[in-house]
Amino acid sequence: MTEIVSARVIVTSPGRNFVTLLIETKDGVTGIGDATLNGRELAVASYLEDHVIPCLIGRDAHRIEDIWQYLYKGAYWRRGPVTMSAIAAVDMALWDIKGKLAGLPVYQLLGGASREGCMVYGHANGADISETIENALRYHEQGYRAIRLQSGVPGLKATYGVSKDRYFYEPADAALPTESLWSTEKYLRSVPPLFEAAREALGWDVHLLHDVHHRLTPIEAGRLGKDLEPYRPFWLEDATPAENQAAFRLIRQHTTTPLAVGEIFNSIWDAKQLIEEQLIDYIRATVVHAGGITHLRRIASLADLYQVRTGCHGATDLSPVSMAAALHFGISVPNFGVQEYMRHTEETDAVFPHAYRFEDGMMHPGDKPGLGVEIDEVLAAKHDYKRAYLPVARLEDGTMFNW
Ligand code: GCO
Ligand code: MG
Repeated sequence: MTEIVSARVIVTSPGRNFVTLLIETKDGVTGIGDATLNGRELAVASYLEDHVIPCLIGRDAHRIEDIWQYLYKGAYWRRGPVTMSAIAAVDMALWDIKGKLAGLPVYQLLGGASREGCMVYGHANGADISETIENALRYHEQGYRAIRLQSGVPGLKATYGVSKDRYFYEPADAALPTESLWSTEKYLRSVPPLFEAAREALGWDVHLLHDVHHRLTPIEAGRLGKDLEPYRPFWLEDATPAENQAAFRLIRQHTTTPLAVGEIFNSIWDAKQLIEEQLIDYIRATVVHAGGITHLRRIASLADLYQVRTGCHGATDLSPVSMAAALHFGISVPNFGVQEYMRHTEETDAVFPHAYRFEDGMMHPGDKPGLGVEIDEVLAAKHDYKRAYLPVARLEDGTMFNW
């Protein structure tokens, strides 16, 4: 028995907010987990401090599956982003502890490497097509084999995915939500020329991706997918909101462009129909919002039966702890597809020193025992929490819409 003797939550804001859980065992081993839920961080911190930590003390840190089931079934109130992010943080920390005790990196405990590294995609964006292409070329030169393209929409002042700073994108940028305007018509006109220009400039030996960010109806998404077919995109992401999983049937009837969804999912139940009916090609659930490594492996196993591959969310609101966990998961599962990689700032990396590395368009989790990420608590204490919201969007006539 490796008894858990204490656990605590650290909230730090090195450029953006992160919630981190540290679990300590009797013999002095510490495990680390990410519990960051962008724009709602303190809800998870309280869920952990007030409701989860008291139940952890005295338990055997080795019993990862049992603790997962205890927190999931034991709460009675199942699922939801707050609950599942809290469970995820505990799960990551326990895998970290198990790895440290075994003297092995977590991916070795998950069955070992299934590949040399995890292919990642970077974010190229710009105010207009030429700026986006310029940035995409920079990613290409850096060795990226997959690049996401997001461009400003002519006639709209601001849009999701286009940042002020081209390299570090932090959408949760204000103490109250900023408002932007949206026009589906303007947007739909703008994407095919972007892809046409990208193929001309970058050629065909690079994967191109695009994120719709839940802003189309299924039939509109079908049309966009069809319009993009000549440019062979790797995927079209979050084409329509997925609360109604059957909505993807309509998109599928109209296009062979591969579909990805799942960054806001928090359990296997959000994806069950999408996977079983083969309505998607990539499942994007993340280690932090979908119950940790333990639950993500369950989702990947179901997906594997239906030839659906993984494409985990990896925006900067997922801390380096999540990035490490995603890479240990990704390098080990048989049906890995791609991993999103939005670089963290140097400020963030300094607070979370880590063993994972980028090389030749791929990332590797490194071979340190456990997850291979630490938190510098002295540095973390210097960055106070600052309330920050994601933006909201309205249609041009003022109707509330999806950002
Ligand atoms: C992505 C995502 C993010 C989200 C962000 C919200 O594909 O990377 O859509 O950019 O908007 O994670 O917190
Ligand atoms: Mg997305």
